[in-house]
Amino acid sequence: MSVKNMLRSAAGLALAAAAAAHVSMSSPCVRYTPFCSSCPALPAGAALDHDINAPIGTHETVKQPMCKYATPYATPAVEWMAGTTVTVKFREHAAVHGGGHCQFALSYDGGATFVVVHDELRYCFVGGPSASNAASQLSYSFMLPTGLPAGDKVVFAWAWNNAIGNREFYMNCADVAIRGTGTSFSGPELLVANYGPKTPFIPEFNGNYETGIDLYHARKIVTVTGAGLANGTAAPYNAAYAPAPVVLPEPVVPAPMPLPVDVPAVPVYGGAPVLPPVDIIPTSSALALPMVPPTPVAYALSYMGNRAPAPVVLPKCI
Ligand SMILES: [Cu+2]
Repeated sequence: MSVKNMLRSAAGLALAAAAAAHVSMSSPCVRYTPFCSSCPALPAGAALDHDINAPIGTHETVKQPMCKYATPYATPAVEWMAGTTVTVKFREHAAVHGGGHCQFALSYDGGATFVVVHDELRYCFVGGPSASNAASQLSYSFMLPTGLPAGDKVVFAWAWNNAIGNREFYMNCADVAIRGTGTSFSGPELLVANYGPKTPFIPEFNGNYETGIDLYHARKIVTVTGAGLANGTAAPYNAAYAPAPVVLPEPVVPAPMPLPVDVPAVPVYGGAPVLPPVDIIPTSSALALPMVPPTPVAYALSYMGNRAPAPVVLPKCI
């Protein structure tokens, strides 16, 4: 082989190695992947896909359908219980392109509509800002929502928009069974970006891991049910997207109002108070209680009559 051909061959090997090093999910078992240890039997006529880790689209082009294959495994790859923690794993030695935004989602209608059950935005696979292709994390555990409907033919998807390199969209689908008692579940609809020109564009991050985050925050809420899909709005499932709690202003307590300085001095009548006239003392037996003479001050105020200052009316609290 000439030096030129050797170089060409080496370049070809390098390209092949790079192409083989994209990310794919290894657990739960992805449809038709050759990279999982215990997958259900392939459907009739299906073949193992040795390119299952390639992106299914770029910003310019849709290369493969979502999920890549429409025919599920005959049996679910895994059975999950709503409200429990599940673990999702990815192949070793994957090129992670500086991380990026990962979503994990479920479809109850065969892959037409996906509701997101977990996000790993910004630093998926890298755990922090990174210019590296080397992963620092290839396993994610998260709690499935408690309200998920049950289903034997639920599609679980991982989707990824990478931080560095070609503007690609990655997605793998696994067939799962969900055990639960919910009847419907509402959450953000899967954001599909950089998957052909009709989808939103997320540019290269260039170190800014907020790139594209606004698109994730703007995902509409979808409601899925075990028996199908009903579009609509409902409360966001994820505390991260819940509206900020309304903080009421502190009530304004008015300061005590000082009495006018020109309050007339209380006249002092030396000695015992003067009793009121006899003819206003009740005479009925029910009311004929012992009279308690008014205290000097009370008496003085009553004596002053309309000379007392008007009662102070405080402004109402807002
Ligand atoms: Cu890649």
